[in-house]
Formats: sequence, structure tokens, C-alpha cells
Amino acid sequence: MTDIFKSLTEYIKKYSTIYIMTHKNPDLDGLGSSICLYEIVTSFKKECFIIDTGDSKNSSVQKMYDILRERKVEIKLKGEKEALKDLTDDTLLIIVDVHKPEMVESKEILEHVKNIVILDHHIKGSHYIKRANLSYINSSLSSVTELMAYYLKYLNKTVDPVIATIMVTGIEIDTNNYKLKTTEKTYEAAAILTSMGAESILKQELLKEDKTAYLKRSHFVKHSYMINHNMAMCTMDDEIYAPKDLAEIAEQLLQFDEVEASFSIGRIKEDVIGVSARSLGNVDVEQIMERLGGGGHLTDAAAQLTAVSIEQAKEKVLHAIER
Ligand SMILES: [Mn+2]
Repeated sequence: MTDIFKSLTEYIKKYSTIYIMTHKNPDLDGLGSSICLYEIVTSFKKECFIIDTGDSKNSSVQKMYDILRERKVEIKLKGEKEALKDLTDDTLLIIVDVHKPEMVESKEILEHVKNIVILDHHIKGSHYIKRANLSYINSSLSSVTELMAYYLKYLNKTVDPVIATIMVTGIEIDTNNYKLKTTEKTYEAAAILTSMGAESILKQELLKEDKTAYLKRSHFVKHSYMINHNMAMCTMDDEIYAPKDLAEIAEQLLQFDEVEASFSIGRIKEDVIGVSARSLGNVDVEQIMERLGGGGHLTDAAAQLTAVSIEQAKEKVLHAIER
């Protein structure tokens, strides 16, 4: 990793302004690594902003911003319009936790910026940002926060305990509590962050969720079923749910014996049915979701279907799996 850290540092030092951007509907891995990088960039006396389009539907992210405010950790954010207005040839955009052009938080900024660095841990798909000056995509990493923990160690820098906490939480979320993609290095990254003062009570605070939401999800998990020898499915009722509810159900189904891939199907808008798919890695759910016009990654993908009922959507998913 030393090589990438060396080049990354050179890039940061080369430009006057650095924008950091993650994927649409940011999570704690995307933002945890963004904030860590923000601290590193500003320690080099460079102007830095995290791009924030207000797209996050994640309750942990809202809590994260509240806690940063309470603990007086100041992070400069920039909205899409302002970021586009202030863009110059001397701006570097560092993209974290995503490498597909259609999945970044702001496509506009990506299209208009001249200099790009990508840091990601998802398996590289055929659709990736081709224009990057530096691209480091390593799928043996559990998360980008894992990479950032090692970057801190390499630079011999530390971050505020609150930021270390957010980063550890990012690792936990991406590994589903050290169950997926976890290596010796992942634990070591968590140890590095713990030594910087990551707090476990604060971490639990970030991960806490609404009891009603939890119970509702449990209800659907309970009524899920196997569609073949290694795939589980959950079809929800006809109420409207947030895409993240679907994602969480699919993720939860992966915990069970025999389940290699999971699908949750539910209404996410008046006329849109969402499908969320997860896999442990042996089943390519990206390919299955692509057949439905969706996309994502090998282990984490989604699709949206319009003008169909949940039952019809289920048939389409089953058909896409059979192909
Ligand atoms: Mn991630």
C-alpha cells in the first residue's frame, strides 16, 4: 500500500483545492473515509471540501453530522451548484467508495472536473470512471475506511476520536459486523482506529435504530423464503418503503444458513417497485440486476421496475435469476 499512499500524497500536494466525493446515498464508509481524508488534506494546508448534495437517506449519517457538530469537529461541505461554480483546473476530485460514473454523488461535478483520483474497495466492474489520473481499486479491502486507517498510520497522523469512531463504524457496516470481506488487515485497521480513541458507546449510538423500523424489518425477514437451494427472497406488502429498508432486509437474509444470495422486493414509490440484492460473493447479483435494467456490484446490486405489481416484479426477478 506504500506506493499508493506515496502517489496519493503527491497528488494532494500538487493541487490547491481538493474536493472529496463519495457515492449516492452516502453511508458511513463513504463519509467516514471522506472525513478522514478531509483531515489529512487540511493538515497539508490545502483547501478542502466534502461534496454534499443532501442525498443521504441513512439515519446513521444524520446522527454522524449531529455528533460532529456537538463535538465541534468542523468539516467544510459544499453543495453541487457551488462546487461547480468554484471549480478550476487546479481542483482535484478524490472519489471514495465508488468507481462507477453512474453511482457517484454528483455526475455533474465528475463530468466537469479535470483531475480525478479514485479510491475504492468494490470489485471493478466493466463500467468505471476512465478519466482518472490515479485509480486504486482493491477488492481485498473490507472498506475504504480500512485503507484510510493505514494511510493515517503511513503518514504518522491521528484523527479526533469522534472521526476514529465514525471510521470504525464504517468498517463494521461494510463488513456486516466483521462477517464479510474481513481479513487480518481489517482487524488491524480497527485496532489502529481504537488506539486513536474510537469510542464503543458512541459507535453504538451511531448504529442505533428506531425500534418500529427494526420490528417491521424483522416481520419481513420472518416471512422470507428460499427460492432455490441457495437464494432467499422477501416480498414485502404494498406500502411504500425506503430503498434502505429493502437493502437492510436483503443484508439480513445473508446471515442465514445456506443463503448465498438474497433479494428483497418492495414498493419504493407510488409506481415503482424496488429490488435489492445481496450476495456473499459466489453469486453475481450485479448481473442479475442488470437483466432487470439495474446495476451495482457483484455482492450488492439493485433494480427498479415501473408499472408492475410486487407479484409481477417477483416473477421478473425469478426469471432473471433463471437466465
Ligand atoms: Mn464501502
